[in-house]
Amino acid sequence: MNWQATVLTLFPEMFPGPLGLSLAGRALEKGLWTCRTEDLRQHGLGRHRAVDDTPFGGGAGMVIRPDVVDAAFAASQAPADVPRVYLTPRGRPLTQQDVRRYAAGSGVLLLCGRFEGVDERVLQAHDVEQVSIGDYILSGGETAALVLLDACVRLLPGVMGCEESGVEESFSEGLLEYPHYTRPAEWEGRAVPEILLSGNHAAIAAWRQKQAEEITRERRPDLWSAWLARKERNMAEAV
Ligand code: 6GU
Repeated sequence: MNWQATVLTLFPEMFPGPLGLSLAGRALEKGLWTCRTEDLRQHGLGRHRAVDDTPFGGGAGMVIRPDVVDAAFAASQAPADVPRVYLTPRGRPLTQQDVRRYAAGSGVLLLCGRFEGVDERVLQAHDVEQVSIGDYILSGGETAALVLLDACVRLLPGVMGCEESGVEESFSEGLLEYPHYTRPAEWEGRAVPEILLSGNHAAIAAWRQKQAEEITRERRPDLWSAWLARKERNMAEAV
């Protein structure tokens, strides 16, 4: 069976959106994955199909009702074994490790919130993981869901050609990638680093490694510390 994404949302028109194009779009056409939506509004209550209500305890904004989300879960017919993920800035940060885990399974069930969020009880009842895509606030979980799906789909078997498939490796080693250059060798007075034209593959590999380390140290001190700690550990294991 192919990989199945099911998205619970108030804006089903947002899917597959940009994932209908390019790499993910071709994979969709090939049937390597599917993108189904379940419209939360269809499970709203009363004549106005209300999905939200004011928060207990007071305060601004509206909260999506647990019974509405529960009904959407039931109607979605997503397999019981797929991870259930609620996209929220209160979640733990999404990592490539999570993405690999999701991509390795049979799919994901994504819950997109709007307003102040979703009643906490329905998240507990359905064993839902809470995930954020970074430290900034989006207007809703839908664009975060698209980000998560993009990251998963590119890892599915048959989606990437071999020319692209190695690109992830640098990041999974824990460093940011070295910089890239192509023709022309000199452009508007700026030359390509000479070593890259030398044909000396060992020297080029060493230069790229050093660049990756410097860029990581400058831009991502968090990744740099983790990488150093891992290197220390590996050295200790080797003796
Ligand atoms: Cl998952 N949702 C929203 N609304 N904002 C976010 C986010 C998610 N991750 C970062 N900011």
